[in-house]
Amino acid sequence: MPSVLITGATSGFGKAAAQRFAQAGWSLILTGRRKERLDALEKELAAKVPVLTLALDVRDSDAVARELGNLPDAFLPLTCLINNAGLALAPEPAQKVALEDWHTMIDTNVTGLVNVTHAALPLLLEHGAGASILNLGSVAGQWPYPGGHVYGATKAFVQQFGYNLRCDLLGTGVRVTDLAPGMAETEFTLVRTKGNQAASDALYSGTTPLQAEDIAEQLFYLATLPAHININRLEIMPVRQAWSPFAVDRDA
Ligand code: NDP
Ligand code: 8X3
Repeated sequence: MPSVLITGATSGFGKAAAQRFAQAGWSLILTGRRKERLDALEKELAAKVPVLTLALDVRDSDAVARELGNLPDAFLPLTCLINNAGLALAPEPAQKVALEDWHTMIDTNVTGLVNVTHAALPLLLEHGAGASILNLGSVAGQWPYPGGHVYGATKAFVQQFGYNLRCDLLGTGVRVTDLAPGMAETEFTLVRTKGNQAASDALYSGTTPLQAEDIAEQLFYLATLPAHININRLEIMPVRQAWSPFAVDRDA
């Protein structure tokens, strides 16, 4: 039975991915900080497939190494790692942002992702051909926009880390993909605005954003491609989202 480790399974893409992979009979290792949400997901899915939940913060390298170094044999070797846990903070201009918010994004989206990847690599290598690392990047990693500052930079790291991993993993059969979505309706904006439900609702209203299930479907597609195919980067936007012209500062 194939197995998938999903970070950030308590909400949004990660939760939808857990449901999608369970539907196809995969064993699930689900992580996130909010234990009560992990418990609820386990209750929902454990009748269908084996589920292991690990309440952990991806920033805690010791906890990540300890938990992933002690996975039960029934979940090994690992077929797929979905590095999904992440967040944006502070949509304001860079010059108005608290340094702590920048650190939190780097610690989670960069250091956390690296912590989990380092601990999971031996488990994926044991699987070999057909195993995948699916990293949640973002359009923000490729395209600059106001208020993107450190968030976009962390996602650029995710892209380049994945490309470099591919070089080192050549010959092992382990694949790496940067899945880079555009605007998707999850708790992402609620987190980014530190709980401003009205701002979150306003961003997604009057248009047709991606939904968590759309991204879960892409994750499942990537994880089940024939073993000889590696999609390096997959960028997905809603049809109703596109780029704007360059901004120009003019004399008043
Ligand atoms: P959500 O806020 O809905 O989910 C984020 C998940 O990450 C939660 O399960 C949360 O779990 C987990 N998480 C956050 N910080 C930590 C941490 N320190 N340790 C462990 N888990 C953590 O957002 P999305 O589903 O939208 O986002 C998922 C990923 O997709 C992120 O990496 C995001 O940057 C990326 N993305 C999102 C887009 C969007 O428009 N929604 C577009 C492009 C990329 P908990 O709080 O329980 O720990
Ligand atoms: C977040 C997607 O469109 O808000 O990663 O930059 S977007």
